[in-house]
Order: sequence, then C-alpha cells, then structure tokens
Amino acid sequence: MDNYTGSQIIVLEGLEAVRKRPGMYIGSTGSRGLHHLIWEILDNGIDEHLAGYCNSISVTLKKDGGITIKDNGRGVPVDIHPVKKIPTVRVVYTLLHAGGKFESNVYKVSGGLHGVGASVVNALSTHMIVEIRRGGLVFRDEYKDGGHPVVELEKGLLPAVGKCAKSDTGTMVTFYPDPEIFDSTEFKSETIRKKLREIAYLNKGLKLTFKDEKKGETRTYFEEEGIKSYISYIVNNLKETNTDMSVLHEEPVYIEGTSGDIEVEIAFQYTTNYSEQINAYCNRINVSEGGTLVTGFKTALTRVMNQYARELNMIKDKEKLDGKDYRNGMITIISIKHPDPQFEGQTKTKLGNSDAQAAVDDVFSREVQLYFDKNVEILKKILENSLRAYNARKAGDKARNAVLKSLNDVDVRSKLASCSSKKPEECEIYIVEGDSAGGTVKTARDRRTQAVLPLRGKILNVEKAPLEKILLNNEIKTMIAAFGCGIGDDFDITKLRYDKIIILTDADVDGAHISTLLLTFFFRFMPELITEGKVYRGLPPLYKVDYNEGKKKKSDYLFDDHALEKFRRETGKKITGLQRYKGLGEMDANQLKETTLDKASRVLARVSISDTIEADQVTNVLMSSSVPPRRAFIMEEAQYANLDV
Ligand code: 0RA
Repeated sequence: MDNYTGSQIIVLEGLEAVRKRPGMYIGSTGSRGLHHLIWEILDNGIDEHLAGYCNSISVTLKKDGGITIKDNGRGVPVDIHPVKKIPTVRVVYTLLHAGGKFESNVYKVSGGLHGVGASVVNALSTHMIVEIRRGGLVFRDEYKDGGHPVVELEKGLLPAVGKCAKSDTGTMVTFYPDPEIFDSTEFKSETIRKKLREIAYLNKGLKLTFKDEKKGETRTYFEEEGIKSYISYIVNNLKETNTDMSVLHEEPVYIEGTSGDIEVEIAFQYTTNYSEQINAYCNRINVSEGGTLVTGFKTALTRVMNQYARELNMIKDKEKLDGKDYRNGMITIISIKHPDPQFEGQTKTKLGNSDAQAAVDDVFSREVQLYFDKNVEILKKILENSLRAYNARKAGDKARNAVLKSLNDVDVRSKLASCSSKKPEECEIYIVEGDSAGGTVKTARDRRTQAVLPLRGKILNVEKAPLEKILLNNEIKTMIAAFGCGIGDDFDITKLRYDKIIILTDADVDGAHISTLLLTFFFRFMPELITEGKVYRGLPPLYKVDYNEGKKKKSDYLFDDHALEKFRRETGKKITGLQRYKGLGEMDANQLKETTLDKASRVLARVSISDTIEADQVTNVLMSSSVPPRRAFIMEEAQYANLDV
C-alpha cells in the first residue's frame, strides 16, 4: 500500500509539470499542440502494428467534443508492473516517460519527435477513459482533471468490467482536451484525415478508419501498395497546382529488400520539375533532417548512374555528373525499419546510425540495377534529363559567379543599415516591408546589434524564375550580400553574420505574401537558415487597448482578434481606448521598439519546416497563378506560428 501511494505522488507531480509547461512537451498550446495529442495516442497503436499484432485502428470524433482512438492490438497489459507496483496500464497513462527514466522493456515508444507518451495526453485532458480487451476480459481505467485515477483498485488490481471473446483484443482510448490549457479544443477533421492518409501509405496492410460523428462521415484509408502509391499521390497533387509539369515515366519505381536486420523500402519517380524532394522515414517517423539513410541513398544513386552514363557513352570516361544532377526532378520516399534507431539533432529528426547508410546503399544499388537493366528506355530518359540539368547548372554557375563578384557594389550595400558589432552571435537583421517602416525601425533599433534592410515592394517570385534572373534582382542581391554566406552550392552557414534573421511585415494579406515569398526564397536556396532555426517573424500587434487598473491608466498590446476577444471575455476590464494598427507605418518609434525590437518585450515566431512534403506542396500552391489557394495558405501559416517570446 505504501508503494502505491508513494508512486502515485510521483505520478501526479510529473503530470503537474506537464500542465505547468505544456509547450515543453507538445510544442504549443495552439492547434498544432492539440493535434499532437492525437498523434501521441495513434503512435502507440502503430507501434503495435509494427510489432505485428494490429491491423486496424480507428479514430472517432465524438459529438461531445471528445476523441476515441481504438486499435485491435494485444491490449495494454493490466498486470502489476514489476517496478512501479501498480497496474501497467496506469504506468503507461500516468507516468511521465521523461528521458528514459521510466523506460522498461514492458513498454517501448517509437521515439523521434513523438513518443513523449500517452501520460502527457492524460495530463492535458479533463477526462480520459482507457478500455482494454485482453484474455477474454474487458478492463476500464478512468482519469479526471489531468490524470487523477478515479477507479478504485481491488487488491492492487484493476477490476474487470465485462467479458469478451478471447480473440477480441485491443485498446480504446477516449480523451477530452482541457480548454484551460488549449487556445481551442476543436479538432480539425481535415488535419486528422491527412495524417491518417500518411500513416496508411507508410504502413501497408494497416486499415485506418476515420469517423466524424458530428458530420456523420466515415472514411477508410488502406494502401496495399504503400509508399509507391504515396509517390503517385504527391505527383498528382503537384500536377494539380502546376499544370505544365509531367512525369518522365508513368509508374513510380519501387524497391525493397533487407540488409542485415534493416528493412529498406524506396519509391521514386522523375518529373519535369527542377527541384528534388526526398522524404525519409525510420520506423514510420519522418526524419525531416535526413541523416545516414539519405546519405546512403544519394551516394548509391550517384555511383550507379555515373556508371550507366559511362556504359551508354553519354559521358566521357573520366567525366562525372554531380549527385544533384541525377536527383533533378526526382521525388523519393525512403522508409526503413531499424531495430535500434538513434535520432539526433536539435529536433531529433536526423538519423545517426551508420549501419543504416550501408544498408540503404546496399539494397538500393542492387535492386535499382535489376530494375534499370530491364527498363533501359526509362533509364535513358532519366540520364538525358540529368545531362540537361548538368548543362543548365554550369550556365547558372557562370552567371552566379559574376553576381557574387559584384556583391560589394555600392548600390547593393547602400540599402542596408548595418550594425556596429561584428559578433554574429549578438547580431540580428530585420528585413522590413516598405521604406517608411524601414525608416522608423532604423530610428528605434539598437544600432550596435540590430541591422535593418528595408524591402521595397514585392520580391521576385523565385519559384518560376531561372537562377540567372533571380540573381539579377536587387532585393535578393542585397540579402545575399548582407547575410555573407553565399547561395546554393556555395552556401556556408558558418559565415552567416547574424544570429537571427527577422522578417517584419504588416499584419495583413500583403505582408503575409511578402513574408511567404521570402521564406520560399530561403527554403529553395538557403534551406539551412530555416532548418538551423535562424529565421523568425516579428509579430507586430494588431491592437493597443487602454484601460484603468484602480486609478492607474494602463495599456496592453494584443496580437489578433482572438486575443482581443479573450481580453474582453476574461479580464472583465473596461476598455477606455482601442487603437487598431493597419500596418507598421502607423506605429511610432517607441511603440515599434516596445513591440518588435526590444529583446525583453517583443514577440517573435521561429519559422520551421516540420513536414517537407507539406512545404513543397505549399510552395507549389503559393506560386501557382490561381489566387484562392494562395490566400488560404497565408492565413493558415500565420496561425501555425510557434510563439517564442
Ligand atoms: C506493451 C506490451 C504489450 C502491449 C502493449 C504494450 C500495448 C500498448 C498499447 C497502447 C495502445 N495500444 C496498445 N497496444 C498494446 C503486450 C505484451 C504481451 O501481450 O505480451
């Protein structure tokens, strides 16, 4: 009994910590964080599928606002946990699995970005119910108000509440996210459907069902062809937004095999696009920063293709194309299963295992040669495409070198108001929409550490323009010169002159468009700026409210309509004055300083790419000529901003 109460106290302290700093566990308390709760619970069912015990998972959005995730796996064990001395199900749903402290061989999470554990979901819910079918019995455990168990144990055990067939096993979790924690507790069915589709592609043979009880809708996702159909799905999406795009070969190429105890699956298709896209997964977790499995694929592809090009007399004996020429227009999905994955990097989205590199290289080079030997016409088309890319790149290199030489021109430098410090770790550059706001920022900034680059009008749409033309654009030249780290192949982030690149635009549709154009430019030509977390958006407030507190006059800045509504609803204060800023230009130097420049009081959102597929599709949507989808993205992206105060 002592043991029980003892561990129960630790339990609640752990969950209390999650409630105090939810952002640390799920990223944010916005829409993203809210949906993260679902992915957490889903991951457990997917683990069960990976282990070979589950072939069906359903997600049900309930009428009362709750959500149920049900799998037909083995069912979470209900016996007494050997270390914690409470039913294992309670260990899983109420103990914080932080830093491997409570890790035992009983319960293994997939790792990666997810895998903070089901207990975090419980901590952030007002109510959670877990129903388990196992060994012919039905068990039910229930928690209230952030993970407090409400079911009384009988002799330390969870009582059975019913019977079922012995073969009927599985786990069903229902939870209600806490409205005191989340900005909104409304799940988006569109977001859930997209996730389930991705899971279906990555787990062939797993049936996923989505039920929306409010709308009376049911959808099923089941992909027998796995990542091969995922390629087709991506390509079709690209075609929808980019009508001049076509494919070099009709069917995606699919390769699978094992090397040692590592299973490797790769699917790819070549398009007439200029960009390349690789989506890599280890144990179904998206490793957006790539790592060893991507390196293995790239080296093998370059080696095999150079060999073919030589054999077919398409290049001279000593000549070699670059890997990226062979990846021009290529869309690739790599999915491996590794018994002991090491996830590295700041966001744990980079695979570190060196045996994964050897395994991917081994399987890919072996199998792709079998394929190309049988499909020589396709091989030739791909090689011709790569040669075109190689020649275009050489022409672009010439233009780029000429531009890089001219970067010190006076007219390029004159727009930039630089800062006096030369220490990158303390310097920041503000890229500001419009000359007039740029002028105010120059007045209000800290001249020692803050540089300002005003942008006139809209920067070039970089998606459609060729490199030579992009490099003629003055705004872009100035940016490259100011950052000091080159562009494209010559890019070297260690030479970056600033610790933060801060985009500052008006809080309207035009401002969002400019910031998206800038982000697209960075994403295409300096992606490390984004993956290394150097790019931020300043969030200028939309409102200033004046009110009285006792006899004192006070004022607050509010960032959007939602915040204003919340202020009205929750503070109950009488608003004595309300100013709505139409743009940065309406703020004076002091206001601008307080809200967007001063390190102590400003609000910045760090820009990240969490999903490369999405980023690439988004880029395509944005750059297509049709206006409606473009607007839709801009607004959504603004909401997703991840506050970093
Ligand atoms: C550990 C061991 C066993 C099952 C599970 C975990 C499990 C956990 C979850 C969470 C959601 N659904 C789940 N399904 C299974 C089974 C061990 C055994 O039966 O030998």
